[in-house]
Amino acid sequence: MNRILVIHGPNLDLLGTREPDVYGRTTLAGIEASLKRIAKENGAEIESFQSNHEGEIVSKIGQASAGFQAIVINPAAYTHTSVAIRDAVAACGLPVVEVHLSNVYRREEFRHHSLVAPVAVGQVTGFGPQSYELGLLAALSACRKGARS
Ligand code: CA2
Repeated sequence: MNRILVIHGPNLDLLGTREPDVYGRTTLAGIEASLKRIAKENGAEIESFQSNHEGEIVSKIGQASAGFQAIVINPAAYTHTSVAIRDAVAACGLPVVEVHLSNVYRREEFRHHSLVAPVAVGQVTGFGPQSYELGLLAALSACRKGARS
């Protein structure tokens, strides 16, 4: 059975409670519930991990190959700043799909650049919670093809 690790970066624990105009009203628990359902329908399993700390995210990515076949990650603000997360993704040996709730290319210039995208298999951005669902399907497809980041 394919196991997919879903990583949520800083402040995503606030989803659904603040800034609904930008990030919508769906909570992280709501996103996780729909990902669990989609994983089950595809004979797979997900585990979710949220952290506000760069080092914790780096460690989680580094350990992932022991228990998972792919990663879906929303690195949040670290997308635009973290060489450490980029290096962890590049080294992890798993297909990694980068997702964003908002369309980062329609927002401030500093959000247009992702350090993670060049080492990911692909990026889904701008579809709200559905970005995670599309990202999960892409990750499952990458598992079937045996893709690597
Ligand atoms: O659109 C996305 O998913 C982002 O990764 C969200 C990040 C942002 O820094 C990226 O540029 C794009 C911010 C996540 C903050 O999440 C919040 C959720 C609710 C309330 C406040 C912040």
